[in-house]
Amino acid sequence: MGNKQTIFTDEQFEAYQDCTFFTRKEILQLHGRFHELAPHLVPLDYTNQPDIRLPLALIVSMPELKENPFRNRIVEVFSEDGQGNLSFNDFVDMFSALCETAPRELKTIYAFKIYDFNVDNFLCKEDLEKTLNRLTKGELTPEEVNLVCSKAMEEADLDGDSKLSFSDFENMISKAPDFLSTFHLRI
Ligand SMILES: [Ca+2]
Ligand SMILES: [Ca+2]
Repeated sequence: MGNKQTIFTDEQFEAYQDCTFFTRKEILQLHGRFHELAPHLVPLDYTNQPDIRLPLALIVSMPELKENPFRNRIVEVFSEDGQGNLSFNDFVDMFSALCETAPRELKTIYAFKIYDFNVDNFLCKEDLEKTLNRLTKGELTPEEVNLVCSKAMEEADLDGDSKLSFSDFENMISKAPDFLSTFHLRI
């Protein structure tokens, strides 16, 4: 019956539970996963909120992400420093938004960010093409990709500015739910 390692304070647990879809046990599990990615960098004791960030290359090597065609974009979107490095809080936010219990509206917001490759808050045809190439794992010819994306753009771009705003995208997603299928992560 040795001393039990304190990882988070009660206040920290409450804050995580308020902002995520996780239980205490799941938050501890996530801490364990973050720790095992870089045991020499990530302390067990998080009560003083250490400012530790892990690089994108390490995060995308996790089994949950390494087969995901959007892994780099996912990590970039949740990286608060914009460099692809994740703090533990970023890491928790990522798993929370992509967990199975996260509401569809939240997934739609993050899918839009993930598909917005050039980060201009719109989806242009090139963004859609890159998205479709990843969703179909390169199985379509460039002509097919072009055709599908032109059609999707035509149908979803209601204001005719040749790019999809978030509301255009929401409308498109409501007709094509497969667009969200790659955004489930399970710890
Ligand atoms: Ca864009
Ligand atoms: Ca538009």
